[in-house]
Amino acid sequence: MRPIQSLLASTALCAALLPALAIGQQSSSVETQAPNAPNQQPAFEGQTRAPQPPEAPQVETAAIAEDLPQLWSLEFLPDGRMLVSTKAGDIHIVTPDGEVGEPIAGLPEVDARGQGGLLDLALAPDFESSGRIFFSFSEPRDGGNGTSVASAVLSPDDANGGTLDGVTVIFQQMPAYNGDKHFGSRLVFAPDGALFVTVGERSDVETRNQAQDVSSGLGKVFRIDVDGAPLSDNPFTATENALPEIWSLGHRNMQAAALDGEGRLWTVEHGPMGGDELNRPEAGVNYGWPEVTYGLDYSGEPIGDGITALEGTTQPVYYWDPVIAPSGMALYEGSEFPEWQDAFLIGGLVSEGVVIVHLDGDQVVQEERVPLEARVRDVKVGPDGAVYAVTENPDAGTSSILRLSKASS
Ligand SMILES: [Ca+2]
Ligand SMILES: [Ca+2]
Repeated sequence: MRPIQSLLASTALCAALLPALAIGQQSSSVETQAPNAPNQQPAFEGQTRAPQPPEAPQVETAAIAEDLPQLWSLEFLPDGRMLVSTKAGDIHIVTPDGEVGEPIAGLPEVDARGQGGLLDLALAPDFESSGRIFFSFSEPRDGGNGTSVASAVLSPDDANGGTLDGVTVIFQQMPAYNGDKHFGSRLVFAPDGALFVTVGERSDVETRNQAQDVSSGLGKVFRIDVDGAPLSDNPFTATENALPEIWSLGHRNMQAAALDGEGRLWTVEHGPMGGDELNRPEAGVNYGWPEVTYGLDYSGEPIGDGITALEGTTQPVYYWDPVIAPSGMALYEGSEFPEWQDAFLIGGLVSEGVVIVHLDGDQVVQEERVPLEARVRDVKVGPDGAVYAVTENPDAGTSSILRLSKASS
């Protein structure tokens, strides 16, 4: 699609040809590979392989910083500098022109084996006055490890270094488990100040069923306050033996989450082979894993009964087969890419680029992709309206920060 568009952009026939071409493109998905589970059918039209938009912006990519330690997340500070977390357990400040400061001192130990490490970063809603940040990490614990959330006060200095004071673990996903997979996680503050925490179900057959169990913290979205306490209007506060921090259940592994323009939470979770899904998690709702899902186990066998719909569980808004392997998500609001206004940008690890989903109401109507030929771990919109993608090369243990802007011609 891209070469065709480049060609069109450079020809005077562009205007004459586009309408005819647009009709053809509207019917075609950006995904051209065969599905892993060809016998599974979407529950409604547009639940997968939405058409591409008739016109996509031409994107120019520049590396802001290369050969950084392997990163997991990026947040913009109010002064325009970036705060990044490294999988190994450090936080650095990166300037807009790519200067990287010394590690911020004061972080706790992380269990960085497998999919573990220092994971997401979030600034407190009152960061400008409090300096408080939140971070999630795979915490070494008795009997294994688990995803935990901590807060601390960041005092950045002008040399792009700084300190972290008063580190306090405010929340621990329970139970601990001795594994190195599916820690989640993303941290998202809602407009009312509630903190959403997305996690995973630790992957293994012996733990994944706990995604359905409201007395377990595996495979859930949590909703807590800045001290880690459950919100009093959470859905399971009055349910016996339920964890009151739970917001929604039946999730597999969520490494992408963002608010929409109305302040509502959306998540994208890693599904099994052919089952990544976009959800809008609502209070008390069961998203099905592992009882019902699209896709197959990595062995090629069905998951459970191999069903894609089940009463009492909610269908994903959208799913991908084959998977994109989602990590990082941002709502696009900015002037650089008017074509993407109010669309979600999702990082793709396996799909190696940014996946853009355009919504009409709560339904995906178009899917577009910006290939970057690198695993995308996090994606953010900068204060300049450009899109910033954190890429990773796990074999080399390195990352880059890419800036995506509108191509000038
Ligand atoms: Ca974040
Ligand atoms: Ca599901």
